[in-house]
Amino acid sequence: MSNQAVVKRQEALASMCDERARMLQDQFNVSMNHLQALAILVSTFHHSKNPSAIDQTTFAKYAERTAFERPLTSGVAYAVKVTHAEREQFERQQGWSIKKMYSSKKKSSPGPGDAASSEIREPAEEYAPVIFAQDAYKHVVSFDMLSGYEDRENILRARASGKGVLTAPFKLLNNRLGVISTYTVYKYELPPNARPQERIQAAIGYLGGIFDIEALVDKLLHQLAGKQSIMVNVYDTTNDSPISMYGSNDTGDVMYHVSTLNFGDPSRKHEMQCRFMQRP
Ligand code: WA2
Repeated sequence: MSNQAVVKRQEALASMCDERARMLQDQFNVSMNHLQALAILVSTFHHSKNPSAIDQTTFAKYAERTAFERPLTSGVAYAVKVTHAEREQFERQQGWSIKKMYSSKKKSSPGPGDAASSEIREPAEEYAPVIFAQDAYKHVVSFDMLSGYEDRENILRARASGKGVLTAPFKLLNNRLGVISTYTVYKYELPPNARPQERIQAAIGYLGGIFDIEALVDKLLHQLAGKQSIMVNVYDTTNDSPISMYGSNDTGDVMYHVSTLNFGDPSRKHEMQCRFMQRP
């Protein structure tokens, strides 16, 4: 190939990749905004009304009917803050007990201090059991989201910051690869400059969106022309070793282009890598 042809090809790849990255980012952003709106809905109709105007059936129905607003999510769930002192009464009211997400033998990730901890565990200070979920994720109701490493980190970061936060891609309870986005519900409206400590104190619940990256990114890319000719990989590049969020390990052409992605959580980094399927 002539030099000029190579440049042309690189330019074509860059524009196709940037277009895909922009589309994905926009849909991610739209989905995140609607999760925030859903958190406000729960605040208004569950916490600010006595008795609550939302139950599991109402939540599931509303979430299902507005699912088109969150194009990259396959479900939503809502967990409430329960202190250890409140646990018994909460469980009696719900008619079920709070469950741990993973058995202690197979934990998603060891936490600090685990090696030193004895056989008998201290009861947790607080819990975040799921009380509402879209039907596809009904199986997470009653599970304590503070008992899973990724979910816990997300909740702690979300409530201290007041912003929407994301996990790295990880294997969900349904065994699929996913990313969870969390928004906090507070007891009262907080000023934008509220201190983390004040936010933590005022937190009462956590609205989570489940991003099914594999299935939904695939659907999105299939809507684009020329998808047969281009190979797309999406990575979480927050840590030194990138985690694949989408795409195959196919080799493809040597020429590649990297488009940056912004999913709205400044503490996580993502990128899209594109290659032509065929060598020239
Ligand atoms: N939702 C569904 N499946 C999961 C999961 C989860 N988290 N974690 C592991 N598998 C209620 O951030 C609050 C949802 C967590 C929200």
